Amino acid sequence: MGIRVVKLSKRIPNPLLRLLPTTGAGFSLAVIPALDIFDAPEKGSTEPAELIRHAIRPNEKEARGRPPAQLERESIETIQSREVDDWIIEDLGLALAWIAPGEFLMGSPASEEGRDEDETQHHVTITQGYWIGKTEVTYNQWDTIVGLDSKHPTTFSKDAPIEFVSWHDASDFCLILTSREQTSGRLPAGYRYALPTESQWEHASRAGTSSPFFHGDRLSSGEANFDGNFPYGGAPKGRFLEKPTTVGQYAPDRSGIFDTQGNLWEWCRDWYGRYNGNSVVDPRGPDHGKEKVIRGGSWFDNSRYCRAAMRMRTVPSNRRDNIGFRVALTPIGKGDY
Ligand SMILES: [Ca+2]
Ligand SMILES: [Ca+2]
Repeated sequence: MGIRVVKLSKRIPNPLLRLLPTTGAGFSLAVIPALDIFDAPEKGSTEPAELIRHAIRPNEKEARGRPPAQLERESIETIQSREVDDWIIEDLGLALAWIAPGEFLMGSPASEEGRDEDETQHHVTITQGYWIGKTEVTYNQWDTIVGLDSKHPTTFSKDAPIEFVSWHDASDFCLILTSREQTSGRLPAGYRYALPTESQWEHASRAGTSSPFFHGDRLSSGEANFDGNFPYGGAPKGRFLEKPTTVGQYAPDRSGIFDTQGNLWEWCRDWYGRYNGNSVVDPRGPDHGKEKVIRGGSWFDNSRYCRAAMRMRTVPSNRRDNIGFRVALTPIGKGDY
């Protein structure tokens, strides 16, 4: 893929964003190495997390305006106990699908074509339901919440997924969105917007399936945006678009979630770590690490990278043209960050 050169035409205005270095003349060139996503486990990821965030705790006293949603006045227990609808932020055009608490097998069986050895299959229990974005966050949504700046291309579709966002950038989006929705009285008590944990991401993307893809055992580029020259499971070859598409162009899973297979890789909250094969409850990944998990493959990748179990990792400062994210509306838990 080579080296991408991004011209920064003005200083980045938002202090919440980690700044790329800018020159006194008001611009700089950022060179982003293209081969900095890793697929092999690394020993000794023990550096302290450079970013431990304080959870924003919804405070109804601080909420202004009339809560438009009945959920605002319900406890988490009440929310968990019944079927819950999609969550929609109308003025942002952001829809989230409800993912009920449940159990699933995370990872892939040894027989799965194209698997990696870091996908050790194990039993996961998710004790609390959450919502997850039906699409990757778009340019339009990013512009509304954070504001586009010079690190993003000037030519884009407002409904294309936002790219060139680091893990820090994506986490900041979630913090700002949480604050905005809390102020508007639209945040359910005990919940906040955050990047999904790796297990939340896989649980949602599987949509109850155990196959390599939510579609089943095959994948062609008529079903997801990836390099169609390399389909999966005997599916026919298809087009290679060589770029992201506007979100929601391919059939969703049974929960109504789009593009968990391909388009852009998606940042997860967790540091990358090894699965130990044990059954786990609400896993959050290692306490410390050097690289964050990304999931789902991208427009640039072969089909095997789009499998539900596929795990990749990269440093959280990485900004590139095939990594984006989707948000979760998720319970604030003990030790949450
Ligand atoms: Ca994706
Ligand atoms: Ca892997």
